[in-house]
Amino acid sequence: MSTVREVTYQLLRELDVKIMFGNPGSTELPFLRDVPSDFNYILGLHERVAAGMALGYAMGTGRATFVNLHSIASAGNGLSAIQDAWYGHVPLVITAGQQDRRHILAEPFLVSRAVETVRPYVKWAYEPLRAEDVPAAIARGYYLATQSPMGPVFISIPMDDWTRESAPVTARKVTKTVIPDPEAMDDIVRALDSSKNPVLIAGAQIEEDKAWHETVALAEHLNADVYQQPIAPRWTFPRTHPLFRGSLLPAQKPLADQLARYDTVLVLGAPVFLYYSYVPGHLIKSGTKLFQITNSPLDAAAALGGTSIVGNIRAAAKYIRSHAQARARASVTRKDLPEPKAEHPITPAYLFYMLNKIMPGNVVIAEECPSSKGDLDRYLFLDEPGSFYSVPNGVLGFGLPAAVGLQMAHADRRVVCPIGDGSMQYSIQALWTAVQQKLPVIIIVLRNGDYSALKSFCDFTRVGREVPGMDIPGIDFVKIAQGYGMDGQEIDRPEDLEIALKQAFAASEPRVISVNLASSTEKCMGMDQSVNPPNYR
Ligand SMILES: Cc1ncc(C[n+]2csc(CCOP(=O)(O)OP(=O)(O)O)c2C)c(N)n1
Repeated sequence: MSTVREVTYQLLRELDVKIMFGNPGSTELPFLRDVPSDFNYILGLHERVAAGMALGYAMGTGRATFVNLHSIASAGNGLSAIQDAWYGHVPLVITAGQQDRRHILAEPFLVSRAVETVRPYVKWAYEPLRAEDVPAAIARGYYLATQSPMGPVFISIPMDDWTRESAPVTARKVTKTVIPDPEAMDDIVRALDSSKNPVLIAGAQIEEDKAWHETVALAEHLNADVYQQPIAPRWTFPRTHPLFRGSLLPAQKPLADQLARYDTVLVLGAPVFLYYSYVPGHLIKSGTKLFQITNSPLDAAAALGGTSIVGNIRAAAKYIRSHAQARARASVTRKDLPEPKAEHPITPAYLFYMLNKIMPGNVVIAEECPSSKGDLDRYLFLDEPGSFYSVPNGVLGFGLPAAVGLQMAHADRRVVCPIGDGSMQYSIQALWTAVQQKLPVIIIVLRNGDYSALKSFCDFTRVGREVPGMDIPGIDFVKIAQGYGMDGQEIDRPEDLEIALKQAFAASEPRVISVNLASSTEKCMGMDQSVNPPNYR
C-alpha cells in the first residue's frame, strides 16, 4: 500500500496539476516534505498573495490550480482571494492543514475551523472523515471546481493523514459543457428575428466558456450593438470593434437609461445586473424583451427579471448565430476620443492614453485602480481574448498577485498592473514573488495620495467630506519595490512618462513605475449620471 501523500502526488500528476501556490506552516509539513522534482512550489509571503497568484495563474491558463494554505491561520488571511475565486468563477483546489486527529478534541494550538469559515465562498468545504479518503476528496474537489460555474473548493487535511495508507485514486474524465435548452434558445431566436434594434451585453463568462470569437461572430451576424457588463471583471469584446458601445453603468436607473433605445436585450454570461450604488429605477424599460444566457444557475435564479437560460455560452452563441436571421444596417462610425493634455500633475486619462500608445497589442492588464476605472475604460484598447482582469467583487488586493500569476501563465505576453497607491498595500508582498520567479510584470502605481474613490462616494451619497481615513500621504513605492529586490522609478512630469514606459517594456525584469497623479475627477463610476442618487446623510 502507498501512503496518502504518495497517492495524492500521483493523482495530481495524472490531473496535470504540478504547480502549487502556498504559504507553509507546521500542519502542512508532512505533505510538503520532499516535494517530487516534477512539481513546482511557488511561495507567497502572505496567503492573500499565494491564493491571489493562483487565481491569476488559473485565469491565465483556464485550468484548475492547486493552493496549499496553513490551517485557519492562512485560510483566514487568504479568504479575500477565495471570495474572488467564488465571484470570478476561478477553479482553485485549496488544501489547508489541520491539527493531528489524535488530539483535535483537546483544542490544540492552531486547531482549525477553516471549513466553517470559508464555506459561504467555496463550492465545497470538507474535512475527510478518514485519512484514506484524502486523495479521493481532492479528486472530487478538482472535478467540482472545474464544473461550470467554476470556482474554489476547500479541503482541510489533518497532519497525521499523510503517512497513513491509501488505495490508489486514478484521474477520471469528467466533461463539463452543458448545452442550453434548444427550445428556450428558439424563443431567443424568434425575439431577435422580430426585433428592430437588439443589443448584446458581453459578460465575463464569455471568456470562461472560450466564446470570444463566437460572440464577435454573433454580434456581426446580428449587426447588434454590444456593451460590456457593468464593473467588468473581464473584457470580453474587442474594444476597437465598430459595434462596441462601451460599458454599462453599475446602477439601476442609469443602466436602464443606457438600454432604453433597444427592444431586445440579450445578456451573454453576466448577472442581470451587477449594481454598486442603490439608485432605484426600472430594470429595463417596460416592453423590452430581456434574455440572459448564463453558465451559473445562481445568476439565473438571482436575475431581477427576464428569461434566464443556463448553459455554455459558446454553444449558445453558436446556436443563435446559426438559427437567427442575419441583419444589415448602415455602418456606424466611432467618435475619436480627445487626446488628453500632458498636464502636471499627470492625469489618469493621460497615463492610460500613453500606456495605450506604448503597450504591445497582446498585453495583459490586471487592473485595480478604483477611481480611475472610467479613464482606463475609455483609453485602453484591447482587442485580444484574455487581455483584461479586474476585481470581481470590490475586494481590494486582487490586482498585484493576479498580475504575477497571469505573468506566470503567459511567458509570451507582458502583464501590466495599473494599481492605486491604496490598493497596492493589500497584497504588496507579491512583489517579492515576481522578483524571485523572474516574472517581467510591469506595475504602474497611480499615486494620488488618497482614497479618491471613497471621496467621490462621499460626494455622490451626500455623506460629506468630514470622514477620517481618506488620505494616505508619504508612501515611497520606489523604496518598497527596492526593498523586495525590484527596480522602481518615480514619475512626476508628463514628459517623462513615455520613455519610462518604453524602458519598462524593453526590459525583461519586473518593475514598479510610481506615477504622481492628480486626484481623479471621476464621479463614482458614472453613477452620478443618475437623477436620484441615494442620500445617507
Ligand atoms: C479590502 C478592501 N478594503 C477597503 C476597501 C474600501 N475601498 C474601496 S476603494 C478604496 C480606495 C483605494 O485607494 P486607491 O487604490 O489609492 O485608489 P483611488 O481610490 O485613489 O483611486 C478603498 C479603501 C475595499 N474595497 N476593499
